[in-house]
Amino acid sequence: MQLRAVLGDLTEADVDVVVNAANPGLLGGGGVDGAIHRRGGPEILAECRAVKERLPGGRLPRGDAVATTAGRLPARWVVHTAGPIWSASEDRSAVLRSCYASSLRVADGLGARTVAFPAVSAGIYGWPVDDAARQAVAGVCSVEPEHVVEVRFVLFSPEVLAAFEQALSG
Ligand code: AR6
Repeated sequence: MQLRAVLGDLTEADVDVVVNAANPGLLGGGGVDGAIHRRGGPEILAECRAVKERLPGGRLPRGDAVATTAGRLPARWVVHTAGPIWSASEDRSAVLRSCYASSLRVADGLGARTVAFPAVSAGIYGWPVDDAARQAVAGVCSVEPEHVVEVRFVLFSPEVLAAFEQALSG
């Protein structure tokens, strides 16, 4: 499996699976979640509602992942994961690593060969970007997929890209 980091917009990624930094309610939000629903169209939200009905309490546990159609995005599927909110007093890093591992397993189960991730939890959820990048690489590397040959981190700013490049070289 090849891991790389690029600067760009996740909604334009030419991959089989795009991972969404969603929330447990699964009905959209700001940040990359908002961008995915805007660009992907209403089909994604419709499937999110259906998926939500099958989840206990209608909520996706943080660290878990579920798949839907990618609607009008170039990707074939969106895998939605809910990251942890950053806490200075509690170590939630296992949950963040689990977002990457769970998403990659779901993507692999679909037969995806290429998967693009954003920097989960590093925006609205406030996770410090250097550590977010380290947890991302550790989470992805904890999985040995059957089908996935490329994981691409698609980052929105040069600062976040630099953090991922550093984590990948470590
Ligand atoms: N392509 C790539 N990266 C992006 C894009 C994009 N189009 N847009 C934003 N980013 P965030 P979180 C970057 O806030 O911290 C939502 O309301 C962004 O700069 O999207 O996990 C959800 O519904 C940052 O580096 O996700 C949740 O409630 C990274 O993506 C909550 O926000 C993640 O930022 C999740 O917060």
